[in-house]
Amino acid sequence: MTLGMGLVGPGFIAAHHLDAVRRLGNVEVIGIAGSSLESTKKRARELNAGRAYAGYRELLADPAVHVVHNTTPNHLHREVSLAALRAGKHVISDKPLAATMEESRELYEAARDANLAHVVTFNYRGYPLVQQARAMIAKGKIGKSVFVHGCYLQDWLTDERAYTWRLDPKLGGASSALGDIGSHWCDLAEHVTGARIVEVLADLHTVVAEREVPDTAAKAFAGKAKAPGKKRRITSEDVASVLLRFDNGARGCVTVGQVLPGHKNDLRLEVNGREGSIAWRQEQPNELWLGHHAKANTVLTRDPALMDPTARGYAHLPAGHPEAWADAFRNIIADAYAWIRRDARADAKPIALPTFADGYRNSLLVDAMLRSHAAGGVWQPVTDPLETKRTTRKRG
Ligand code: SOE
Repeated sequence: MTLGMGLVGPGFIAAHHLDAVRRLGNVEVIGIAGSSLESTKKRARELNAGRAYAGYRELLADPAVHVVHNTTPNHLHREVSLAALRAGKHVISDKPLAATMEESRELYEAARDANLAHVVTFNYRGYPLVQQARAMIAKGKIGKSVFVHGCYLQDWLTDERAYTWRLDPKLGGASSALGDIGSHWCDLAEHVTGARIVEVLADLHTVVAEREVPDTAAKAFAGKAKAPGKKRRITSEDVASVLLRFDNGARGCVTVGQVLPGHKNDLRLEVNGREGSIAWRQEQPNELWLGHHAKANTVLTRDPALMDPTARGYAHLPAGHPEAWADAFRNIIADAYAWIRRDARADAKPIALPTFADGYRNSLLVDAMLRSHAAGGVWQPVTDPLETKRTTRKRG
């Protein structure tokens, strides 16, 4: 059966959602909804994206739409995803799941009780060699993981004339760099290691504390505005360093920043085990570094023939034919639709697929980091109010 998809929020990332579903071949793009009918019509023409709806409620009322892709700015995630679930639609939401931890919890609970697919695009999980690293660690190939570290560094906000809604706490949430990209790193670290971050110690900083806000805010990676804009004080972080403790005893750290010249989309993850190390870089995604103590280090070049059977399906081209960001994104969307076709049964969810549960968990992590910084840089536990409620109920 051909499934129908509708998309709400046709900005930068929308084109990649559409590209991914088109590559699946069995999903029909029904239409899109944006902030005004006029701009949506224009965007629908540009993206060849079917109907332009007057608003997201009209899109949700269309029975031809089975799956809603929510690519709105963060402050609208809750409203649109919740309405979509209530309308009985499967939801694929951009990360972060919502602007606050409370909103994420509400969305997670609504999705959990709805018998519908609920997906958050932590798309870096979709890389074949990320799945290879996950499989190798799960199969004990590097022994017990003891140190998990890395970074997610960008430079598109370096210039003070670059501005994005992500820097406005009302639209982007209290955190900027951690919420936007630190969230990806934490999700990846937990997914690849299979361990959970249980305590954090964070130091946040705003390097560019005043920006010029142009009339139309820049899109991510769009460069600085041509005309000078009004000055605005910036309160959310554009760099952060975080120490981490994992539930398996491993220690770690991550550095995050979006004002770091030269770093485009520099996400790196390294896991050191007692018997070996694994490292992966998003900008060289077809190589996995395998470190050893008493024999030569090696580099596994992506090659379906050499990969773990669980990871092989994420590689689509033979060795030497590079696969990259758009392919990894497509892999996550493919897993999402595969799950939808299996009626979104909990036991049928592909392992790599991130759900609203992961989105909620991620917002707990960012929340703990903000708390840690606000308390003057002290260790903070990552607490889940839902688990506390469950434990108290069990004890009572
Ligand atoms: C901008 O920092 C951005 O587009 C993020 O919002 C995405 O989540 C990340 O994949 C690339 O960078």
